[in-house]
Amino acid sequence: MIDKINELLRQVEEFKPKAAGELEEFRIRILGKKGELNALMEQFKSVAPELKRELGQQLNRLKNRATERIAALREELQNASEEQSASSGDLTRPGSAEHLGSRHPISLVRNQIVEVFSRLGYTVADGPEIEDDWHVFSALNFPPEHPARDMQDTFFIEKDPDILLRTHTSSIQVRTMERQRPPIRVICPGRVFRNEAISYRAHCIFHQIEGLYIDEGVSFADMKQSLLYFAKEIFGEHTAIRMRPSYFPFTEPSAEVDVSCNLCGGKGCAVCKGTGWLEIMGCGMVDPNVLKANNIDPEKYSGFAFGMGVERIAMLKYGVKDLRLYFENDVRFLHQFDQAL
Ligand code: 2NM
Repeated sequence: MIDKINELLRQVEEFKPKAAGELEEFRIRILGKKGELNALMEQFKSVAPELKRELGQQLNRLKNRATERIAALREELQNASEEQSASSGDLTRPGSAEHLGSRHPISLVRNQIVEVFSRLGYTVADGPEIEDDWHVFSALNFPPEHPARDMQDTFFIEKDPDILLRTHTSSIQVRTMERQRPPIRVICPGRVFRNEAISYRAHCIFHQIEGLYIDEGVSFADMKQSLLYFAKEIFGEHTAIRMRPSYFPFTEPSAEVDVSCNLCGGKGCAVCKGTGWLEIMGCGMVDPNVLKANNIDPEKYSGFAFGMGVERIAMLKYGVKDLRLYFENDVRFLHQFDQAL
């Protein structure tokens, strides 16, 4: 009998179940009603009295050890199965969506503006950011002493006065006039560079969109109607525009274009500084000197041109108060445009 007890003790110590079912079978075989332990208890009744003390202790030891070990093995198996389901996951659970990012507000507004003018028959033109004096200034009727040519305003490369970063996208339009005869109808979006102190309303890099339309008989009235259509498309159909006389080297006459303030409906508020109007762009009839410089006959052709800052339009459209936000790319700012067009 002592041999049987020792054999069962050994089995208890060495038992390594792979699954809970196997452990339960083992428990029933050892500790169950008709199990090994109870069979030994039955035998114990007829054991000689002088052996009872020793055998009783051994039987108790087997019972305690088997109970302890089975409980420990059960916990081990449970922990392992939890770990496994955590690593492989619940394969029937619905997936979580990846965040895909969103368009930058400057891209959103640029695309919108381009789309409006493409409906009027304009095509998009592109050009280099590093330019020469001719395409940025001379072909655009800037006199040699014009302040825009100053180091204070323009970034020159390697101190060479002929290689510079474009200060406006009109240089793209000069390149268009070089390779294309009228009718010309182009829209030129791009980055421009000006040597300015950075503040909430100015940056040394910003985005411009300029347009140019040249054909026979193009008039100031055509320009007004095109820009009114543009303003209504961008700021809403109740938008009105007004034009104020202005000056640019490349246009004559020139004007600043205001739109009616869509926040106060023209009554006057903090955004429009009580005037009811917001300045959105400059425009004008292309100066005959510009047409001549680009080998276009001003007797036969006329045209209009306009230019606007994309940051400014986006500020007015979305109520952005500080232009620097466009360049910091803080996701808390960018995520606000997830749903915008
Ligand atoms: C502006 C305002 C007025 C302009 C002129 C030309 C070109 F090439 F025809 F001479 N391009 N863009 C223009 C005219 C730009 O921006 C405020």
